[in-house]
This record gives sequence, structure tokens and C-alpha cells, in this order.
Amino acid sequence: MSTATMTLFHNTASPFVRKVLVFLHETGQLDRVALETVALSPTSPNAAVIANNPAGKIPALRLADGALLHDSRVIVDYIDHQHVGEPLIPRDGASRWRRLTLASLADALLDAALLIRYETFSRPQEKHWADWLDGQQAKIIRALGEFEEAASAELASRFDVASIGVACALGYLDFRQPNLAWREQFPQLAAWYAEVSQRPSMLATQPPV
Ligand SMILES: N[C@@H](CCC(=O)N[C@@H](CS)C(=O)NCC(=O)O)C(=O)O
Repeated sequence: MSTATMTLFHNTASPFVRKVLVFLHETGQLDRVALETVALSPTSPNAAVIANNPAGKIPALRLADGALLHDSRVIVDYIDHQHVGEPLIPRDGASRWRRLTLASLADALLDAALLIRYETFSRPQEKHWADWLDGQQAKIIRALGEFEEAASAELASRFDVASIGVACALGYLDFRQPNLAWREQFPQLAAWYAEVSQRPSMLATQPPV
């Protein structure tokens, strides 16, 4: 019998959903959540998601009492408060702000990658705006540069909110921009990612092929 008391609006292609799933895996709470798979984009929103999150975005998490949480930052914070192990988001001190800032940069990379995806996939070809696409891609490359600096010490030190965010961001780049060849330019990040992508939580949550 299922022990799930919460419902996660879910799609295997979503890197933001993946962060939540990795948190659930890493904190041993996967069986508490039922997955409701939805398909959506800004131009074809999903009615069930909108009813639960006016922004029309996933992830959204319905709790046992019916309360709704979004977005991924709020949800992973909630999940981190529901287990007794070492927190994956440091509760205080300088490390809290540094780890959350690295996690925020991973989210910014994902926002840029997702905007590129929507621009190139959903928008008619004649309406594509090259300068705007270049600006988004530049954000991605700058973020990768900062992660390269952080890879061998900061990211490698623990698999927490920062590392999970960066790992899911890299997984999404491989999924949507397979020709980017970021590994050559950022070798320490590549070595770190090769290791963490073998964790059971990462293997179990890979994007579709
Ligand atoms: N800041 C949000 C971003 C979530 C997000 O952009 N999700 C995408 C799927 S990967 C989405 O729902 N897009 C639909 C839309 O933008 O209408 C979070 O961290 O959860």
C-alpha cells in the first residue's frame, strides 16, 4: 500500500522537478510523495497546475492537509525540514548564504536554458531573436565559469542544496544542449559531475532519452 501523503506535479524533463526528486531521494522521503505527471509550457499551460499554482509552473507540491507549495526553492526547503538527518540546506552561518547563492546561480542557469528552449522550440522561427538568445547563452557560460572555480573544493565538499542544483543544471544542459561541449572548457566541473551523476539519486531521476 502506498504511504504517499503528498502529491508532486511532475515531468521527467523538468530540471526544477528533478531537484525536488533528488532531495527526496537523498533524505529518504521518496515514498511520501505521489507523482502527478503533467505536460506544459508557457503557450500550452496545464489546467491542473494553474489551479494549484497561478504561475502555471512545476514543481508544485500538495501537502497532506491540502496546502500548496511552490516553487522548487520553497519545496526543497520544506523537504529539508521534514527529516532528521544532516540538513541539505545549512540552517545558519556563512555557509548557508554561500550554498544558497550557488544554488541560486544554478537556478539562473536553468532559467536561461529554459528561456532558450522556449524561444527555439515553442516560438516560430521567424520570431527568433538572436541577440536575446546570445544573451541567455552568455549567462549559462558565465555561470559554468563560476562553477568551475567552485568544483574541486566547494562543490565536492558535500552533496547539498548547492551541489544538487548545479548537478541538475548540468544534467539539463546535456539534455537540451548536447552539442555545447562544456566539459572541454570546464574540466574540473566535468570531473566533479562525472562522479556525482553516478549517485543513486541522480541515476534514478535522469531526463528522458
Ligand atoms: N523558479 C521556478 C521555475 C520553475 C519552471 O520554470 N518550471 C518550468 C518547467 S521546467 C515550467 O513549469 N514552465 C512552464 C511555464 O513557464 O509556463 C522553480 O524553481 O520552481
